[in-house]
Amino acid sequence: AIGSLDIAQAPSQPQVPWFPRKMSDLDTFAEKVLEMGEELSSDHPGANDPVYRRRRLEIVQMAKTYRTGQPLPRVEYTAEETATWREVYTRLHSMYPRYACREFLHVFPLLEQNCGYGPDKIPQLDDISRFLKDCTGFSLRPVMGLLTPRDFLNGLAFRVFHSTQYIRHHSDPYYTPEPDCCHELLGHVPLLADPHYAQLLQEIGLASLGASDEDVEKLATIFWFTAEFGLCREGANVRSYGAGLLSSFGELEYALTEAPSKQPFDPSKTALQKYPITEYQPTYFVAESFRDATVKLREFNSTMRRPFQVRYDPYTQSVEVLDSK
Ligand code: HBI
Ligand code: FE
Repeated sequence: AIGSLDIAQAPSQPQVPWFPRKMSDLDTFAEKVLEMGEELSSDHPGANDPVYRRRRLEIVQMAKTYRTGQPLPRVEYTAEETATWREVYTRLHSMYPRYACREFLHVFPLLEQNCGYGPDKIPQLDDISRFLKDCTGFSLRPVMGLLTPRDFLNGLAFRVFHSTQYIRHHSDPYYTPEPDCCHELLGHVPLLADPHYAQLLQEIGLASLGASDEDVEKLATIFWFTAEFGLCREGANVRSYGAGLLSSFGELEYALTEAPSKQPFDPSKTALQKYPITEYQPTYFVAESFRDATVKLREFNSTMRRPFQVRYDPYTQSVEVLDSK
């Protein structure tokens, strides 16, 4: 089979962790979720709701069996799920003009026109993925739940964004302990259509391929303070571009107040910053632009020790490994 034709040489260092070389290698992550795959932890708002749990199982089962190249599963969402979406969507949508960055505000109407974004229905991953492919080559891939930071970041090297497809429990529309479709579709998706943002995420991803555990942790921290909780400068103002902010009305407002500390985005410092995961962030990092952040990330990446370089070949959707250094 063509899949076994592995032209690039394996890195000679035996201690380099395995990494995906072609997009279909991401199929090996499908069943490796850290948590929330098929079970819910006892403090999850839906843990004691058997109807919710059965529904979750149905949706994650499709993610579990999904393989590269197949059409993305379409979910027929229930009235209850759609009502949860409407509540989240309406509240956040009204805040975006004041808090979201320019690129986000530029893309959002295009998602309304092309992908069925709106309060009345939950958009389908398949429609979004087609749109993103057209804009930046990013595609979505359904996932059961949290992947390891390494696997999640490795996907970005291929411009693949792993996205959950289920929605939070209806008892608390403004709270979720884990990523759900509100977080993915409102927080992450819009900027995946922006070329400079797409480049930034892919370069984080490429740096993670075969990286040491220590370097993966640094890159995951950089991801946290950019893609999840990033702020950016716009003239005299600061706006949000992080998905964790753009999908949380409380923190979206809080982040731009005087309360938290704001530091310039500097990968060598940002990579070492400790952060809480269940509270509002005490510190945010402000990027000058996605392009500037990418240039700084590149400089930082060149200081990481990795006995080879990688290059993404979009024609074959695979990673070339270049022996060097
Ligand atoms: N897995 N499915 C999924 N979605 C994420 O947003 C995600 C993840 N695993 C790890 C992760 N995010 C972050 O903690 C970063 O470490 C990459
Ligand atoms: Fe996220």
